[in-house]
Amino acid sequence: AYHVDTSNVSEVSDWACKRGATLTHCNEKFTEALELLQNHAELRNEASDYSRALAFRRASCVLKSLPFALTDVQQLIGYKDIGEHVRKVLADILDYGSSPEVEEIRNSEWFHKMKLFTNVFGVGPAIAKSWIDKGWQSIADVRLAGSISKDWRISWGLAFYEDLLTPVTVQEAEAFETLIRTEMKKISPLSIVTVTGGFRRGKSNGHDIDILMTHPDEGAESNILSKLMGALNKCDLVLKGYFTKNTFSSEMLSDDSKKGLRSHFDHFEKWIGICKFPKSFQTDRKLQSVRDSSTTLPESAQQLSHYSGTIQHQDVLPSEHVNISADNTMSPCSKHTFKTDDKQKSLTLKRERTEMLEDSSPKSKRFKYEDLSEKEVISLANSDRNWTARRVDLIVSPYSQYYYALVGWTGSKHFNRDIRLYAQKVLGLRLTSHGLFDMKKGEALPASCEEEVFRHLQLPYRDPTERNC
Ligand code: DCP
Ligand code: MG
Repeated sequence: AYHVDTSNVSEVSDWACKRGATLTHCNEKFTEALELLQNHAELRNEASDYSRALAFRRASCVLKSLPFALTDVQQLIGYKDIGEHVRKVLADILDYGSSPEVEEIRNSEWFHKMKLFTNVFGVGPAIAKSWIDKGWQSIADVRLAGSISKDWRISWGLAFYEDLLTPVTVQEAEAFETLIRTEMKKISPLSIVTVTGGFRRGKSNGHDIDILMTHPDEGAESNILSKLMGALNKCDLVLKGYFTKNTFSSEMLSDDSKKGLRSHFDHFEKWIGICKFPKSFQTDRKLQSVRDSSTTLPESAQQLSHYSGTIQHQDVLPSEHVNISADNTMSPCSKHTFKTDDKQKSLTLKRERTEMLEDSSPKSKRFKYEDLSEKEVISLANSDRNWTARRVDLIVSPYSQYYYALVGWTGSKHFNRDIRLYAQKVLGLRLTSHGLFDMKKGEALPASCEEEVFRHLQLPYRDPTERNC
């Protein structure tokens, strides 16, 4: 029962993580309707809505993986995730061009207001409902009410509502990534910076930018975030945010309680907040050159073979085989790349470690806009400015957990949900962004690349662009 045959992965697999799903597919009018139903159930947020929402999403994922455009619901016979309710919605769309249930929601005032209000940073379904109960119809109504929350996310979210609602483009994500890499290169040349989330899955825009960072010297990652934020503040790019400390302990890996499995929260050190993006980020292509020469660790087997030409899938490198060249760029271990220079490596590591210890300044470093009053935040938002407010998540993972963190922060959310459930149900393994734990053997399974994560799970490797479930 432990062995899963991955040689015959077909679109009829029960698991979305096995089938994979790309951004574009041929059943968009159906998946759009099903995801609207999912969204509606999530916003209602009552007792049975979690499982209803999940059921719509699972069905949507089946349609995403079909190699043909659906023309008849009979084509879905045998698919586990297509229940009666979904079949009816699909049949209506096929027969009449739309589903009355979906159209009713689409035209519902309540749904519009809930979407409008939950689009405010820091606002979930419960707060949105309370605003509707107050009779508020629009963001203007909420703004008029004045100080409505002690939560800084909500006051900043309201002040910069229009900015934050405008999707972050891939150009902006690249420009910001370049800037982070450049700053990180000064702070800690060996650190690894990766844009994760939707952008890594190939999306051309997103609601935020998620950047995952690590350092090949375990432990040396612990100070990079406060230093990076200090550097960003010096460039006047930090508006407002909060730090969370790393609260991970190894017992958490084996915690298989329902709460543990369902929780999407991880325990990494991170900064979650809002940054200033100069308007030039939308157009600046010159930054690209910095990006190309920056510290980077190739992430996938495809990338590795692109670098070296000959690397086999199963040869993807354990972390200790990463070579570090004289100019501090990291490269995969192969005869085509730099020879290991152990002396150089240990010198660089020693220098970085000393620098880290010398400047372990407190994380409560004051940022320029941190203490603005609500009024000042509003006037900042209304001022004549050449920048846009953008949501940014910066996450730091110890290197030993990095590839699990990479899978977790690449998503999609549903891909994570599915692969974690699959690991538990099929293999008796507990998967989180911190690692993989074998419940039977009572041991953790380390991974030194993403492919190894998939191998441990006996799943075919899925490129990030195939994780758009
Ligand atoms: N994530 C998760 N569960 C959460 C939050 C995050 O699994 N509650 C993971 C999966 C996400 C990734 O982190 O894909 C980034 O989170 P985002 O909310 O930023 O999601 P995306 O980047 O996928 O979407 P967007 O393009 O809107 O930013
Ligand atoms: Mg994102």
